[in-house]
Amino acid sequence: MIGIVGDLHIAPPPEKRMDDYFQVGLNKIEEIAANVERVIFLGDIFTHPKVEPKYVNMLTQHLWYCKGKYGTHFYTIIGNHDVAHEEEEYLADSSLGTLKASTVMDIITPDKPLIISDRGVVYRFNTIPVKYKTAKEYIQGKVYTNSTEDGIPCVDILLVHHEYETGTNCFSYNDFKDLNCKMIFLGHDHKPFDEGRIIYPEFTVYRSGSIMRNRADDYNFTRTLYYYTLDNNVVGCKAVTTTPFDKVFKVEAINKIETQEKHYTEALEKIIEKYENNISVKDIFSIKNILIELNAKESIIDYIKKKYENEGEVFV
Ligand SMILES: [Mn+2]
Repeated sequence: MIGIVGDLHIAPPPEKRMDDYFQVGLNKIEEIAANVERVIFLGDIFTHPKVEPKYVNMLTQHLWYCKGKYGTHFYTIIGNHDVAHEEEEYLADSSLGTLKASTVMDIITPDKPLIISDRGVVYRFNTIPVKYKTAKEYIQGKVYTNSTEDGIPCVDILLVHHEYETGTNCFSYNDFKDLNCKMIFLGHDHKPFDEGRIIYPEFTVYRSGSIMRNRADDYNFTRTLYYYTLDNNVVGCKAVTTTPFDKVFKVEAINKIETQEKHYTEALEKIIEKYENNISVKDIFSIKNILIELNAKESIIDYIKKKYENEGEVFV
């Protein structure tokens, strides 16, 4: 069985966490390693291209320990946080490069897909460049053959560390529909898809979200963290031990979110009130237009958009 795991984000403990964030990461790795033969991470193993050596060393030792105890093999694609300037060429000069040099983890790159056989099924795990523009060009006109260079039938799977259908640099249905690749696993966005997947006739995209909670965002309040399992060509998911949100995040972090929400909602109400008398009827109903006109930061527009969508309302 193969485990496919969202962003790990090894880093010094985030300020908002009150538990041992790093140790939680190690525990999750062991929990997964004990359950599958191969673990494939979806990038962002580290939060920075260069994290403190002690974390890199401890992670490396822990992976060796798991490999020795359970026989697990570890792989990852490269995430935007793993390398400087989002460029693969800086891998050798990064913490992930150090991990790779230890040989405990293999790196899947666009020109070096991972071909493995598991329970009689041959899989080829492909990826695309980290930088969005390069990745976009790379994928144009690409068609996977579902056959190795030696002519052995295989299942082509695409591992992508990018946004999907949201944000400015995002991939969308049209980018993937002609790839001839039925399974696409996404890292990067820490918020999982509802139901964990979006099913299209041509392919299914999977996003489990990060395997760690390094931010006190609202979607982290109640979610169960999980990873995908791939067994005999069937995708399943498996939860990992998750401590309740209020036991890992400081009260200030939780309060801060509530304060922020209140602040934004109040501000939004004021904006709408102010603009109701000044702009055309059509524009009154475009919250986004109002925010753009007020030069609202993209992060605020995103925040309000998410808030609307979370409440099942349409944001236009
Ligand atoms: Mn990322």
